[in-house]
Amino acid sequence: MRITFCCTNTQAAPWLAGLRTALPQASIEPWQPGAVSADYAVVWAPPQSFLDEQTQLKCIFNIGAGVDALLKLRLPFKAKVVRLDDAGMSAQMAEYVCHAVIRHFREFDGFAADVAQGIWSFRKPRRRAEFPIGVMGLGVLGERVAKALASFEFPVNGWSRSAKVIEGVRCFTGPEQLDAFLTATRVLVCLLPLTPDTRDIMRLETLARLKPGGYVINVARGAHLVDEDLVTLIDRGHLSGATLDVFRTEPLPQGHPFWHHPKITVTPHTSARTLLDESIAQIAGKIQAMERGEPVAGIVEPGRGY
Ligand code: NDP
Ligand code: OXD
Repeated sequence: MRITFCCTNTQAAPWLAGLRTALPQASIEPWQPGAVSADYAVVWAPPQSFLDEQTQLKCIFNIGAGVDALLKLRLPFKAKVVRLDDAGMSAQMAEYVCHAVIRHFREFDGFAADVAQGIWSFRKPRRRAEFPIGVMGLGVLGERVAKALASFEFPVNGWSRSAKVIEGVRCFTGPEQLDAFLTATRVLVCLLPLTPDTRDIMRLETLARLKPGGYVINVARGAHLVDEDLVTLIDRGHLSGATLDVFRTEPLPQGHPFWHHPKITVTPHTSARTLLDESIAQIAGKIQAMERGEPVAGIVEPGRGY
């Protein structure tokens, strides 16, 4: 069995060493132009020339959960695409989002500013009932995040394409229930995949439906959010701020208004990192299962875009 590795902006050596240890019977090599086609590929942002040459691939393993960039490329005819299926990301995402929600809800930035000036301040405790949270996308990451938020006794709404039943989460489904989901929500968390249906989903009309004082946490993809509309609604006072981990252009260009907006917190696409050991174990396990003819989780449906 041949496995080719083609990941841009990724240190190849630890991946190759880990994959070779996990799959000692396989030949595992970094891709070189002109190399013979492998059976499996492990990729992140591969060039089109890689996919054009690797015509015999049975399966392409993406070392991330989001496959929006990969699906823009022309893929080998018979290759399935498999995304990372948690692999240690959901716990990180739950930490990040709970941190952002609690920092906002408990006004920790306000306390820090007071303390910096030597002020021992008092703020009236806020009521959780007035901070319903809405999680858009109830997949591997969204469900974990929604349950983590519910464990702090926030009211939690969730929105997905297909109907769900999740304890402690009021679930809304499909485009027809999007308005009801948004109007019931004050803190909006985006954990959708980027597809033609979800691009620009956070824009003036949708964000204006959030409860007054609304807050936006985008941890999915930058193109889910119309940047100018977020700034407009914050500056008008309808929204109280945002925590953003993902951007239309990454790194966020110098001079972009998000960098210095006093009500926007920026982090550098770090909410849920790909973890080497967990990802290698998952990919190796799936290759072994496929070789035995068994089904695996996390197969992408190109027609729906995730
Ligand atoms: P999943 O595919 O497991 O879940 C996607 C969820 O979105 C599902 O609940 C799905 O509904 C829902 N959904 C998709 N399209 C629509 C739609 N048109 N309307 C309503 N709901 C929709 O993905 P993950 O949870 O693993 O990851 C989500 C995204 O998070 C990734 O695609 C990636 O972009 C981003 N990500 C960001 C990271 C970061 O570091 N910032 C790290 C990892 C991921 P249904 O359940 O019905 O299919
Ligand atoms: C991912 C990401 O999709 O890192 O896994 O954004």
